[in-house]
Amino acid sequence: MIELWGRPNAYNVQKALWILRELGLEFIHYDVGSRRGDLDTPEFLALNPHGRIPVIRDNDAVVWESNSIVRYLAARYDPVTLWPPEPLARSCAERWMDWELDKLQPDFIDLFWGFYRTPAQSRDYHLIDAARQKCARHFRQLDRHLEQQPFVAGESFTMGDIPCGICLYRYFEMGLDVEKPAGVMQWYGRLSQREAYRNTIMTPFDELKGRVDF
Ligand SMILES: N[C@@H](CCC(=O)N[C@@H](CS)C(=O)NCC(=O)O)C(=O)O
Repeated sequence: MIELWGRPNAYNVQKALWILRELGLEFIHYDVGSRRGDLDTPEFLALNPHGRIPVIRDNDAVVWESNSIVRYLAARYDPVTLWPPEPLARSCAERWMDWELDKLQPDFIDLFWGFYRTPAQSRDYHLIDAARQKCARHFRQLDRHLEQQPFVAGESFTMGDIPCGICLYRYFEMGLDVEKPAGVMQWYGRLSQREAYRNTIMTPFDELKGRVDF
């Protein structure tokens, strides 16, 4: 049986939840986070020495780092479609996953924390606007890529869509006026047709509003 540690409203935990549901796998979910001191315990640090979520355990195998969890579950449980077996197609999925970690996520987190998670009276609108412009640039790049194909790694949905697709719902629904490039919007429409996406990502997040702790 697979076990997953991590609060379900956390950005990186949602990657693990989404792929577990995409794969239709049964799992035990422990709703843990640093707010309650759960991530500093010796038991949790033995699972992930970095004290971060998500973490999964699949029988005896422990995996941390959200994109590595996505890669592991795709390769282990669907090495035909979610994990593209052809090296070049797989590298396309992986390079956008790496790009998400390196570029999109840091700027999206700056935007989400700067605007949504910061109480209105404490917001720094210079920082928010800089992050909004960086995110717009990232989504224009992704848009140019998606003009050529319906999904990140080609004609069908793969693990490559998961990290890049995580932030779309919050990006469009958090109450900021943001650019909506046509190719990204069509891709968002395709993701929204997936039950696992709707049940995991398109979920209310107002409990995070104005909350600067985890
Ligand atoms: N690069 C790591 C980042 C892990 C990370 O920072 N996770 C956040 C949640 S998104 C966390 O552990 N925060 C503490 C908490 O939520 O209590 C990954 O992708 O798994």
